[in-house]
Amino acid sequence: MSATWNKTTCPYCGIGCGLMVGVEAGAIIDIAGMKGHPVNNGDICALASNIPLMFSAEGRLTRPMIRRGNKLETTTWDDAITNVSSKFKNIINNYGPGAIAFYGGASNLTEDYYLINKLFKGFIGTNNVECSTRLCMSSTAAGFLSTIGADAPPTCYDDIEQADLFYIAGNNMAVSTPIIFHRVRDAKENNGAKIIVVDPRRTETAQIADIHLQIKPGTDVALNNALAHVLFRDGFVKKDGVEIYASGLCDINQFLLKYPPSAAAVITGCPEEKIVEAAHAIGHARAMLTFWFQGYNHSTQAVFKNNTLHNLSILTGNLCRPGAGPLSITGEANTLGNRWVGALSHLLPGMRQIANAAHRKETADYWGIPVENIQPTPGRSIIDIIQGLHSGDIRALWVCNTNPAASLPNTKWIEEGLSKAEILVVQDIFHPTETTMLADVILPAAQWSEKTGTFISSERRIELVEKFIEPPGEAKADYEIIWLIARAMGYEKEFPYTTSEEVFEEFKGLTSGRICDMAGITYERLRGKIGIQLPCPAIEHPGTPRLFTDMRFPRADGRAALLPREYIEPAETISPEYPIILITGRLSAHFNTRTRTGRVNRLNNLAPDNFVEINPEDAKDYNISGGEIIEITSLRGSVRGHALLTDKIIKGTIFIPSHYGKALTADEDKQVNLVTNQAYDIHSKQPEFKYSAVKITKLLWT
Ligand SMILES: Nc1nc2c(c(=O)[nH]1)N[C@H]1C(S)=C(S)[C@@H](COP(=O)(O)OP(=O)(O)OC[C@H]3O[C@@H](n4cnc5c(=O)[nH]c(N)nc54)[C@H](O)[C@@H]3O)O[C@H]1N2
Ligand SMILES: Nc1nc2c(c(=O)[nH]1)N[C@H]1C(S)=C(S)[C@@H](COP(=O)(O)OP(=O)(O)OC[C@H]3O[C@@H](n4cnc5c(=O)[nH]c(N)nc54)[C@H](O)[C@@H]3O)O[C@H]1N2
Ligand code: SF4
Ligand SMILES: [Mo]
Repeated sequence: MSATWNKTTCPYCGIGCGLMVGVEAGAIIDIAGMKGHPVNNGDICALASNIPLMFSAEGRLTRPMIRRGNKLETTTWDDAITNVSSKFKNIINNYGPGAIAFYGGASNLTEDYYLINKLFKGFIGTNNVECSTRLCMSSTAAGFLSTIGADAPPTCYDDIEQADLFYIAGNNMAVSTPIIFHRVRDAKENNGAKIIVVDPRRTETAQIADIHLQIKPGTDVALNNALAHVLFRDGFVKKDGVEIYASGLCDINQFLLKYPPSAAAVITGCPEEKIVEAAHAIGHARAMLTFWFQGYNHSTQAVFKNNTLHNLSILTGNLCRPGAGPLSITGEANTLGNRWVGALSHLLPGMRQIANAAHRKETADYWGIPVENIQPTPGRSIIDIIQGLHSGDIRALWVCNTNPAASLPNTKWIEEGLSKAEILVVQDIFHPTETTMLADVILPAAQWSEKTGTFISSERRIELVEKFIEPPGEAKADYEIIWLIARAMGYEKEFPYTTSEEVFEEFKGLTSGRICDMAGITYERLRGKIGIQLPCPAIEHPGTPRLFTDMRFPRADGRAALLPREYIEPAETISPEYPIILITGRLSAHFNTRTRTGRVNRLNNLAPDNFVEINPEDAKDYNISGGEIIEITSLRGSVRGHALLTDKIIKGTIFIPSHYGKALTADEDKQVNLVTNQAYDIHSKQPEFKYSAVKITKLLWT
């Protein structure tokens, strides 16, 4: 027998590479990049190429489980659904709808979140619907909203080949999105494009940079302001032209006087000449494309980092023309789809806002409910949901496709909060994970290729990911589990679906006329084919590669906003007791909390254990040698790892990967989030994973 090959889209990062899946005898046996796909043209990274091994990994959930006493025991679907729905109803009756919350992952399908939004925001009457997008892209979304008036990424990957300058800040794309890195590297080799990288570490990405600005963590706003200062000072801003499409030019010119490169050099630790050199490269660029990622978003000034970056594009006219503009890469496979279907507690489907009365009315009318059913104020962010579990204001939490006990900051505080829930429902594909270990009810989910639905990639491309194989045992698609629970809660006629396609067809009506318009999309149009870039308002419409090409933006005056943003210090700063800055981030071999990649030996062997990147000068101060295990402690807890001595990281800063937890090892102390800080950016409520004040302890004195 030979394999049949099926077209799909990668389930890992938000690039949306086209993949071909080889299926034989009901199993995935092979995988390849799809040749001719506009994103990756056959290219593939280590995560995707190991997918077949992940399908044969141990630990798949096949039956629902329920906690009786201290033990999780298998049970029937009927029992599990009845248990969950009756407990939810009791809690709502006793404490009100605001006592329950949903927290899902950014690779949930758009269809999953449409159903959850309808159930929670429309029928139960609480806006407590959150997504791991809160940890990932909520600051990018808030940055776009304030600068251009909508969470609408304007550029596309084809801009990479048209650009002559890349400004890559807080983004280690060589590791996190290798396919984009390959395209950027090739654009440098083939077209002579220049690269500026801003990162406290000399990362794999920084190694191909023409200019590496190795700043102290958390200082990007000061850097971006100084770059803008030099652009004005040295005559690179064509004021008459800029004023046509941007507001706030005079104010920002005045404001930036406070940020000469000499001042930014002190704050960032980056030499003044290098800042000026980078500003001149930006000023001279014909087409600059900016990339930024978690070095920006994982910060208490994340939205300001986004705004000051966009200022650079606006001031130099690098906006909304081929090769120019902000190219916002998303973290997980559906991080943009989730934002557009309204998976955060301040959003409604179709790029609508809870706080907007007209948006609530449009949504309520569509769902055939009184507008009062939709609460007029946003629900809680995930950190505030955990706070609510601690205080008793939240009593029930339903987790689906995310692993908060591993991925949220300040693990002990998170675990205590999750343990206080009267009912913690966890819907996952594997057990144990750090979160399933705490669950009262575990619901076994079908994974990618075992169910059908849509993802939307970073460049607004909607793709169909189809079912090719059966889920193991009794596992069900997330959307099916959601509609079963909705029906058991009494909403039979509102949730009559039998397929995800019916859900998509209903949702798409809420996108008509919006920037995320999907009116021209059907499953049939996507099946087996390359996805389409949104908006796509009609069935014969080819899709939209770039937005706002007429330089009109969806703000009241039609112009983009130049925003003066002050540099402020991180929530926690170093002190004599905690003198070192900790940053965290990714490795090529693992994905997020490692529940999938940690079960694949070939990937585990590449990155088997936790480590601490430390500058040799710091290591000398603490008498630490390479390989020895050291302990890192903050006000919140401690984590251990092998010391990895490298001058790629600046003195005074250490780096620990974000992947290791305790579910797959016997070690309780390898999880970096035991140490990280839950403080968040007040504008986006995104936590500061990339700055904690810590101390280093040598464990073995020789
Ligand atoms: N292999 C792999 N790929 C992935 C993932 C994975 O887990 N593994 N996860 C996916 C997801 S969900 C996401 S969100 C993306 C994230 O992708 P990235 O954001 O590229 O990855 P990170 O390593 O979290 O952070 C990027 C860089 O920010 C730097 N940094 C830290 N603090 C600062 C700062 O203050 N300023 C600046 N300028 N830089 C700073 C770090 O040194 C790091 O090199 O990756 C996606 N792709
Ligand atoms: N210190 C530190 N912490 C971080 C970060 C950091 O850089 N540093 N990065 C943050 C970022 S950007 C992100 S996006 C988050 C990610 O944090 P999480 O969302 O917690 O990470 P994942 O490991 O992707 O979790 C996905 C879960 O869903 C399960 N799963 C996979 N497929 C399916 C499915 O089809 N259905 C269901 N129901 N379950 C499924 C997996 O087994 C896994 O348990 O972590 C954040 N945490
Ligand atoms: S770059 Fe991202 S989308 Fe592409 S193959 Fe790798 S993980 Fe998948
Ligand atoms: Mo992410």
